[in-house]
Amino acid sequence: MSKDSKQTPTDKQPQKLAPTDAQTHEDSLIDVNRRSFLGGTATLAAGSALGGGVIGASLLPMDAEAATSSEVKPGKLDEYYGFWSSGQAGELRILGIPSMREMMRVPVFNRCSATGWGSTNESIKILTEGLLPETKEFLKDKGGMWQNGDLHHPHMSFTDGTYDGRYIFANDKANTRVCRIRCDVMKVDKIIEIPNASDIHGLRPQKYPRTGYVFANGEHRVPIPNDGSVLDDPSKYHAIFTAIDGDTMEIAWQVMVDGNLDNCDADYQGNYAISTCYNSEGGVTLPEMMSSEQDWAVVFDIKRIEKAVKKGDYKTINGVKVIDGRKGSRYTRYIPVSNSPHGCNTAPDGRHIVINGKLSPTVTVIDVNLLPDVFSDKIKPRDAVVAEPELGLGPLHTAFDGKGNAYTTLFLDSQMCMWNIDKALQAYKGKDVNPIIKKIDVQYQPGHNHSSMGETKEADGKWLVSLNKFSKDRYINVGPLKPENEQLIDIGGSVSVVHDGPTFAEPHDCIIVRADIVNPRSVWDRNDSMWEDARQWAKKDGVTLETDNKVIRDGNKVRVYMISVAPNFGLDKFTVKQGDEVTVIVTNVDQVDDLTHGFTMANYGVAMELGPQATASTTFKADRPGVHWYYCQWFCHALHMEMRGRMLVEPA
Ligand code: CUK
Ligand code: CUA
Repeated sequence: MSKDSKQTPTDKQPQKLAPTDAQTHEDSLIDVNRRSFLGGTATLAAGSALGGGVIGASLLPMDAEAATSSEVKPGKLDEYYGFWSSGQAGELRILGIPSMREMMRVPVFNRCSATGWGSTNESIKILTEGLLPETKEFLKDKGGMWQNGDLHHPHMSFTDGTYDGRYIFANDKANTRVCRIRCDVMKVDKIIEIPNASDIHGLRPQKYPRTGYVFANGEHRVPIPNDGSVLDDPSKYHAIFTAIDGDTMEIAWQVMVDGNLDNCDADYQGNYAISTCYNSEGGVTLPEMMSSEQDWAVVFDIKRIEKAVKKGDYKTINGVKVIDGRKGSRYTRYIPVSNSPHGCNTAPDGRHIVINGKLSPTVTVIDVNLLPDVFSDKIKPRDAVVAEPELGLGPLHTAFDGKGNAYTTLFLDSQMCMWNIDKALQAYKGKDVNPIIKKIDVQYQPGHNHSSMGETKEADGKWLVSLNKFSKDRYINVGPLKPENEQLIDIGGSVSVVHDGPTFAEPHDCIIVRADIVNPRSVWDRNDSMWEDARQWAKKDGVTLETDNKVIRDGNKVRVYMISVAPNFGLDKFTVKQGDEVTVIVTNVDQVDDLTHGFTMANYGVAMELGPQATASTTFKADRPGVHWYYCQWFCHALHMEMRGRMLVEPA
């Protein structure tokens, strides 16, 4: 990682990016006039622009400069993978950057009609095996699994401070889960429910030495255990910070904290994790949560916590080691920051962590080098703060370019604020410098933003995506439910918006990963663990998945094995009895890239995707007598329509 945080933007940026105060003021007046026509947030934005001293820079002369082109011509490949969350849609999306073309949707916490996620045996196992016993019990008469999820924060596994292309981890805020997506096949392989916590929100993998731990914030405070023995007594509610072992997807340990945990990040040294923490008041209503002027950034000392686990300084609750990290504990420190902080972002300089003010127009910069002194009580927690620039209204999240600059979303101002970390440090020491370099309008109300490789030591300062919660007038009207708007900002040159992209609910966050780091397979490995159960059934039944087409009866259970080769299924019919429990196991033996088949059993609600060399299976009760066609729903061949067969169900 770059040890040099002294680089100034002038190294790479045109001189014009740092306007003089006089220019700034003039431009801001012009800008105010323009924006006031737009109404909405313009007035607010203008007010804060004047206060902040710099403006929405759309009319700055540099906009005449050619922006770095985001165009990727037909047939050309993108330079980066974008991994997108989808919020309440529950899936992960893969985009190409800079084209912003959506390439793939990976079902995670949602059900998927195209791939059969949530109806194949393989996906049902992944969706259910990590649930807590009481949740399994609760879901027994509700189909056995959750139907929804709320995926906010996708992050890739790290080795030595940068992405390693192994996995993507993400949270489910709705049903308190964490998932792992295999980057070799872009499918989920693990989903676990986090005990003792309520609603997992912030999530980050450990950056160094590797992932390692995946840190997950339990946002809401609840009684532990939450079994009804404590109800309307909020003094007995707690939020929980969880460290998950990213290799085994088991809980390593948990830390009980004061307040509500929001977002989190890890350092580049492997020593600390840090979370924004609101509601230090411990309130349960909005006025109660807002009453105090300050909340915290909570720092977790990983080494001390690991020692505590070793020497037994924990309570086992619901099978998990829970360490008491409430205020005053030796395992945590509570750094006072302004009320209700939100985003938490470690800079690629390996040293600075930015806590985003949300209700305060400021961000608070913490120096990780000072944290050892905080933990040894040589200095007060607040003394770890080394800058607190005022950026504008509603700072939510910050991204970095690896050249010493930070980019903070201003939700209320509908702007992105580019500022220089080093100048912010100088200003905090009393120097008369303005850390703000530029503000640009985004449309509208940005939440997260993310820069290319920006959360790694290899941040390259080329692209920034602004994920805007509202598109309003940006696209043709599609009805009362509007798309959101994600904008691509060229931060390698012009620092301007170069692309708008509408998007369905609700990309909370994304990461932008250099394409050479991600190397998925094009064809499945026949030894893949995904269909291990089918492999075991086949072994027991004396069937070879890759060659055999057989119907095996086992009492009233029937296993139907068949292969698929374009444009044929291995069986063009099979017969079962009404009431049989039928498992259909299909192996796609085609070896060609992109030759995916499907298996849909009409009028039985059954569908699954079969990638090249994959096996998938589905189980259903044959309770409708008659002739039922199964067909391939994935276009595979000129005779794709003819790729079908019949299930004959004999009446009981
Ligand atoms: S949170 Cu959505 S805007 Cu869930 Cu990452 Cu900040
Ligand atoms: Cu096989 Cu379509």
